[in-house]
Amino acid sequence: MEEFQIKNSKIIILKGDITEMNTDAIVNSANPSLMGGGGVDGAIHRKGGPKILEECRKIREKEYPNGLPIGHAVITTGGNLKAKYVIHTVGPIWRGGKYEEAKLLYQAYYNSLKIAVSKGIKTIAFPSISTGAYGYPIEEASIIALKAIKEFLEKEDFIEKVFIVLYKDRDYEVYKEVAEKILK
Ligand code: AR6
Repeated sequence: MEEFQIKNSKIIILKGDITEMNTDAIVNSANPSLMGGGGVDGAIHRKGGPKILEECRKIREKEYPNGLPIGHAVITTGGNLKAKYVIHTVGPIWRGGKYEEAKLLYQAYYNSLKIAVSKGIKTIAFPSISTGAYGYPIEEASIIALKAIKEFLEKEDFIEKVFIVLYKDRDYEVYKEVAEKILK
């Protein structure tokens, strides 16, 4: 575990399973359908139970009939999870880097934090968005993730702790190394 102070908030990088986090909210790396999938999305819906999917269905009906656009975020309760809320966001699919992937990935983090503040959330955990099935190279993605979180916390210090939970050893090592460079 590595901890970095950004004004009055902390960014904490750790290895683990995000579905076990007892933060106020965890972030789901979803797809525009919000109807579940593999990877971290599948794990969150499996452990969180059907209530989360039901709420996602309502969000689709009322707000996003064509799906949640890339870079946007919505919030549901946490169902059976320890976390009270799940924030669902959609990262970009990596297509070589010339299709605004960086900007969209930044927005996914930034908009998740914005919606968290609007709900009074003080502790939140992120997975490494887009770096699994969506193929975003881990090092480039970690730079954007950490920059987005840092820049948000510099402007807005309501959130006390932002956890980044890495599932794989190598991802954890990359995030730690990049964080040493850009958060210190
Ligand atoms: N806790 C933390 N991180 C996890 C967990 C977990 N339990 N499980 C996987 N990861 P991915 P994406 C990591 O593929 O690339 C889904 O089907 C994993 O090691 O889950 O954003 C959605 O429905 C990787 O580093 O998401 C979308 O269709 C990171 O989570 C699509 O995948 C993200 O990998 C989204 O692709």
